[in-house]
Formats: sequence, structure tokens, C-alpha cells
Amino acid sequence: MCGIRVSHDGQRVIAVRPDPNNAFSHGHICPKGTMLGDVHHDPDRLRRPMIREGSEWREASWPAAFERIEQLVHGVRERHGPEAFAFYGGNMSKGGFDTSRYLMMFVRQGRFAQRFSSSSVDQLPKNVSNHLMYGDMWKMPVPDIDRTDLFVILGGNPAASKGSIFSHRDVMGAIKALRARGGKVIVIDPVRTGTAQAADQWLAIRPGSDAALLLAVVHVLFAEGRVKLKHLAAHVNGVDELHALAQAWPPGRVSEFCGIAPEAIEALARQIADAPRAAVYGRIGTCTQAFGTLASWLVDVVGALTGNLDAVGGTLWSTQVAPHLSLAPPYPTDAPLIAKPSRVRGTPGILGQYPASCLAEEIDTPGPGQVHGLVTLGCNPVLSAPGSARLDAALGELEAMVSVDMYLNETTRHAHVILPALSPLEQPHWDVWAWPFSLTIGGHYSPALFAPDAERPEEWRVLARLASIVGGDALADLDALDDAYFGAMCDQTGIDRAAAFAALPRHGAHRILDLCIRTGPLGDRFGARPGGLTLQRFIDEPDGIVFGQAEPQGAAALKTPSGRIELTPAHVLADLPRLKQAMEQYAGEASPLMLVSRRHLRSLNSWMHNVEGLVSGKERCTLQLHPTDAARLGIASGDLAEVSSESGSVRVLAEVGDNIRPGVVSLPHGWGHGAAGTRTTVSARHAGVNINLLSPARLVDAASGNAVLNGIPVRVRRADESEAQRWIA
Ligand SMILES: Nc1nc2c(c(=O)[nH]1)N[C@H]1C(S)=C(S)[C@@H](COP(=O)(O)OP(=O)(O)OC[C@H]3O[C@@H](n4cnc5c(=O)[nH]c(N)nc54)[C@H](O)[C@@H]3O)O[C@H]1N2
Ligand SMILES: Nc1nc2c(c(=O)[nH]1)N[C@H]1C(S)=C(S)[C@@H](COP(=O)(O)OP(=O)(O)OC[C@H]3O[C@@H](n4cnc5c(=O)[nH]c(N)nc54)[C@H](O)[C@@H]3O)O[C@H]1N2
Ligand SMILES: [Mo]
Repeated sequence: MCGIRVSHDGQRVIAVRPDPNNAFSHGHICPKGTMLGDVHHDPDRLRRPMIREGSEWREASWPAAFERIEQLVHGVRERHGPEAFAFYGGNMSKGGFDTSRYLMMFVRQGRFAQRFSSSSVDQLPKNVSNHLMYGDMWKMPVPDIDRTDLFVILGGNPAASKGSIFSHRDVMGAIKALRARGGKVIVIDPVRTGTAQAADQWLAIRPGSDAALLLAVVHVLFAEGRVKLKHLAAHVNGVDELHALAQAWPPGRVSEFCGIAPEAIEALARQIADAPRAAVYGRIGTCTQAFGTLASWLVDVVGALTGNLDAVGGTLWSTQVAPHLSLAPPYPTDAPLIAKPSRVRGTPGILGQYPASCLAEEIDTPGPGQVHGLVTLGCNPVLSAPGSARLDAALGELEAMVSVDMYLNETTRHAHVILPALSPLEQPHWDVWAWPFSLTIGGHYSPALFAPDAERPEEWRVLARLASIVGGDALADLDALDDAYFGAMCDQTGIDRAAAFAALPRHGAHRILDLCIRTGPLGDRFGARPGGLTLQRFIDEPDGIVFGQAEPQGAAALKTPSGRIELTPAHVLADLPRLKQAMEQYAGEASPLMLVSRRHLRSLNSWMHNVEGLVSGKERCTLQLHPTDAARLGIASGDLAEVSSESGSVRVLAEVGDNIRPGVVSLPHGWGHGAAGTRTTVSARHAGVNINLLSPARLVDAASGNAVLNGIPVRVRRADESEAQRWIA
């Protein structure tokens, strides 16, 4: 989303700098953006297809790679049938210009029996609550921080992440501006993060207890007569039911479980209710935890009860120039909330996918339907998904694994064939996945800077061909496939297919983008709206164009069967007894330490650690713990600590400091590099440890199947001196 200027000599990047004229970012950029040249020139980045025989890799031509894939797929189909194939789509399957636009075609054409994705180690709980409350899993309320008076952040740290499912040019700058104009910022997080340090107030919550805290907030709102639905009054169902159920959650009852005083909970409720405009926002910490769906739902319930949902200065839904997701959603819009139970664990499929936590057992447990073939796209679940030790071993048992990726990493080392992804500078850009979560109405397009390898098929053809092979249609006519896909999108927009094909004859992702712009709210509708937007407008204005800020959408936005916001979905309420039980069983001081994850500004999940300029300097993969816990455990900063959970153990440098709640320890995620058979020279030297060796695959949020990656019970001890010496040497 950040506009950049790349100076180069035709072959090599000289420098990447922020573009001060960019209409969206106004010269804002993060350290990762300046390193895109390093990624592009990284000698470890894969540029040609790779085929593995035993432990040996060789480079191959594209035709040879596809031939090998056909053989592998054919073998699995012969031995086990078509139900033996699974797909895992990662965070970066949403990144590429073609990849993001063809993801849905890929998934359909691949006819995968089981689908997994990074959604279930991320925002799936919010998808479930959106689906039930608004009738659309991608209808994400975005905090309107530029126009609010109070910003409440639960479990998000934009100081590191830049904001998530919330695309703002400069969140930390906006926080500063908000405070400067007299507004307030409250951060609810077990860690006093960079964001908490920039806020007015830090509430050091116990991990996993947000839902209880928010229920108590709802309790106070009703008890003190502070519920003000305002414009929502005629558009919500379930207010009385909420009133009744919140009776059981007074602040005094949840206080110990949440680790927050009853008075602080009351004050929080009053501040939200009394602020002229308040934006309540929850992110990773409220999703990847034991009660992710309850917490995600309650974040929006509090917004609704105070009249701050779909409101200026509260949370709003985006208005997009190119609304791609409504034409080709990554998961079928018709995917049911709940699908048939998974084969091994019996956990339901949710919104078209199975939890990532189930993948290992689906591969290593024999029986009908066992996964023997896997396609991965832009992911590294060996580092990013729970129960990684078992997953790592299971991937090694696959009979056919094909990965589309830029690196030979912890996951792709198990593949039989790797098809190289394009570098960020070899592809055009217009983000499919950032604009839906931005309240700025605008867009910017940039063409590819460097031409990809001449032998390389266009990226959408790579994906369409791969999916066709796996789906049992190896001879598919890719052009016909593309026309059918594009035609289906035209139908969704109500545009006459013939007119669209005539105006946009060229195959590929550009015409999809153009269709989205032309049929979007400001588009020219192929001439029916003269002066309306087309892709060409943005090609002509490389700094991008901003048209304004999102406004409330009212009832027209709602796609629930009732046409109203459902404040009390039965599926979500059914998980309340589990929360109540956890609260009643909470053992106070005697409870084990709880592990949470963190991010750093200079990382991007697992995959930007191979850039020296992003990993050099002070060791970042450290265990942060509070001085009280450190003293009790006899651990000092710089000691080697051993952290163990029911699923594994790691040894890591300790970093003692009081920016964390006592009883909670924190590790960054995305580390644990240097495994045999990987080819990431720089990250192998800055290996760190894999936090997800500690995350048990057994632990999921019941209502969504999302992994619990925060609030994991762990034991910590000091590893002995001789081990520490050896490690530091
Ligand atoms: N630099 C950088 N930026 C990134 C990424 C990256 O890896 N590096 N990753 C990107 C991706 S994929 C995503 S999804 C986003 C995520 O963006 P954010 O949601 O902002 O993620 P984090 O920075 O991990 O912040 C999560 C916070 O939740 C807190 N937390 C943990 N458990 C709990 C809990 O039970 N309750 C509450 N209230 N808080 C809790 C943690 O202490 C942490 O401070 O970031 C994106 N941006
Ligand atoms: N403990 C713990 N675990 C977590 C988290 C946490 O906070 N704590 N966060 C979770 C979250 S929010 C997420 S999103 C996941 C992320 O986890 P994943 O999605 O599994 O992994 P990434 O590390 O984002 O890996 C992206 C992969 O895509 C490749 N890649 C980069 N660009 C491209 C491209 O253009 N095309 C293709 N095909 N490949 C590309 C990279 O080389 C890399 O292998 O991790 C999750 N895991
Ligand atoms: Mo994510």
C-alpha cells in the first residue's frame, strides 16, 4: 500500500525510497519496503523450477517441472484416488498480482478434497462473527481513527504490524494526531507494546480473557443505562437477549480471570459509552486465542451497543474502487459456515476450510481419505502453524508435494517440485487484500519493474495449469478456463459478457482488475457511466488517486437473512459455557505461565529473515519475561532459558523487563530457521527458535477451529550454565 520509488540501472536496484507524492501513503514507508531490492537480488531466491530426487535438488525447465508434477499427481490418483489431495494457501497467496486474483480459480480447478489456509492461524474467528452478524465473512469493521475521539485496541500492535485488516497509511501517526486533538487511546494487551507506550492507558489483560472482559463491559453498559443504539436501533436483532445474558458477567466476577480491577472495567465501559465517537478494534491477540470467536463478536457488540458501528469515528466498512472480493471471493460465498467433520479429529469444516491444526494428522493417519498429495502456495506452516514438529515430520511422508514459493524453506524443503514465485519487482501491484480494509477510497497501480524470465509462463497460467493437473484435467485449455472465470465475474456485476470481452480481450489479471474498477462504485460501467474510472486512469497517474473517506452504509450493507445485524448468533452463544467453565476453573496465582507471540517491525512472518539489513543487530528472537517471574525462576537477561509446553520445548535467550504482565512470557513468531535442506543462507545465521513447537495443535477456538497461538501454558527454567556458554559461543 505504501508508494515507493525505485531507482535502478535497468538490471539492479540502486535504492528504494518512499514516494512523497503517493496519494495514499504520502511518503510513509516501513523498513521492509526499502528492502524489496534485497529480496529481488537475493541469491537464495528461487528463479527456476526445482525438482527434488531424494535429498538432491536440481533446476529444471518449466515444461520439465510440469511433466514431473503430472507424474507425481498421476501416481497419487492411481494409488489413492482424487480425494487424497489437499491445498494449503498461505498469507502470501494473497500477495501477488495474479496469485491473489486467481486464487479462487485455483481452488476450484484443483478440486482439492481438503483445504487449509493461514486464515485458521489468523482471522477466521472474525470471519465467523462477520458471517453471522452481517452475512458476509469479509465485511470487516475498520476503525475510523482519523475521525474518532477514543481508540480502543485489543490484541493488536500496529507499532510493529502497521495495522492488520486495517489498512491505514500511518497508524502510529494517526494515534499521535488523535491524542494531540484531545482524544484518547487505550491498549488492552498482556504486553506494554510500542503501541501501548504511545497510548493514554495500558490495560494488562491476562491472555485469553478478552471475551470475559467485554461481557463485563456489556454488563456495565446495560446496568448503567448507557446503551445507545442511535442509528442502529432499527437494524439490530438481539438486544434483549444480550441484556439478559450479560447479567451473569458483572465486572467483579471476571476481574480476577482478566487480571483487571472491576473499577478499571467500569471505567472502560463508561469511557466507550461517553466518548462522542469511539472505535473499538480487536486483532491477532483477540483471534488466535482460546475464545477467539467470542472475543471477535463482542468487540463489535460493544461497538453496536454504543452506536459506534457503521458510524463516522467508530468503525466503518470500506468502499472500494475495485471491489474484487465480491466478484471472486477467495472462499466461495456459498461455503456453509459448518461443513462435514474432519476425518481424523471430527472437527467441522468452517467457511470452506479445515483448521490448519488438523493438517498433520490428516497426512500421518492412515485410512480412507488420507492426504497423500499437497499443494502449498505462499506459506510456511512448518513455522507458522501449531504442532510444528508433527507437521514437519508429516510433510516428509507425502507422496506428492508441490509448492509455489520464492524460497527453499522449512516447509518447501519437503516438496518434490517447487515452482518459483515472482519477486515483488517482477509483478504489477494493486492490492486485492489491503484496500478492502482501508477507509480511504482510492487506488494505485504500478506495473512490473523488471521483466520476469522469458521462459516463464505468465503467473496465472502457472497457477491454472498446476490446479488443472491436480484436479484431473491436465489438458485443460487455459484460455478457455480464463474466459469462463472472467465471464462468471462479469455475470456477478450484471455487465454484459460480450461488452466486457470486447473491451478487454487480453487474458490475465489486468482485465480482472479493470473489470473490478469499471464495475465498482466509481467505474465507467463500460461506457454506461461516462467519465467513470477505468484501469487506464490509474496507469496514467502512478502516484495513485484518493477520492475520499468511507461513510456509513446503513442497512444496504447487510446480507443476513433478516437484513439486520444479528447481535446474538446462536453458534457464537453456544461457546459461552466453555468460557464460563474456564473462568470458574482459573487457579489464580497457581496457574502456569502463559506464552504469547509478538511481531517486530523488521520481520514479515517467517519470510523476510533472509535479508541481512532486516535481521542484523541485536538478537530479536528472545523470551521476554517480567522481573518478578525472572527472580522466581533465577533467570537474568542474557541467560539461556528453556521453555516447554505439552507439545515441545525450545531454548532461547532471556530478556527481562517490566513491559509485560507478570505470569506472561513472549516470543516472536516466524523464527526457527536453518533446518537441514533449507536454502536461506542469511536466516540460517539468525535462526532463532520456532515458537510453534510450543503451540499444541489440540488447542483450538471451538467456534471457528482457529489455532490458539496465544495464552499457551508453558514452563520456563534456566538452562544450565555450561549449555548457555556453549550456546553463546
Ligand atoms: N512487521 C510486521 N508486520 C506485520 C507482520 C509481521 O510479521 N511483521 N505480520 C502481518 C500479519 S500476517 C498480521 S495478521 C498482522 C497482525 O497484526 P497485529 O494484530 O497488530 O499483531 P501483533 O503485532 O502480533 O500484535 C498482537 C498483540 O496481541 C497481544 N496478545 C496476545 N494474546 C492476547 C490476548 O489474549 N488478549 C489481548 N488483548 N492481547 C493479546 C500480543 O501481546 C501482541 O501485542 O501483522 C501484519 N504485519
Ligand atoms: N505463534 C504464532 N504463529 C503464528 C502467528 C503468530 O502471531 N504467532 N501469526 C499467524 C499469522 S497472522 C499468519 S498470517 C501466518 C503466516 O504464515 P504463513 O502464511 O504460513 O507463512 P509466511 O511466513 O507468511 O510465509 C509466506 C511464504 O510465501 C512466500 N512468498 C512470498 N511472496 C510470495 C509470492 O508473491 N508468491 C508466492 N507464491 N509465495 C510468496 C515466502 O517465501 C514464504 O514461504 O502465521 C501465523 N502463525
Ligand atoms: Mo496474518
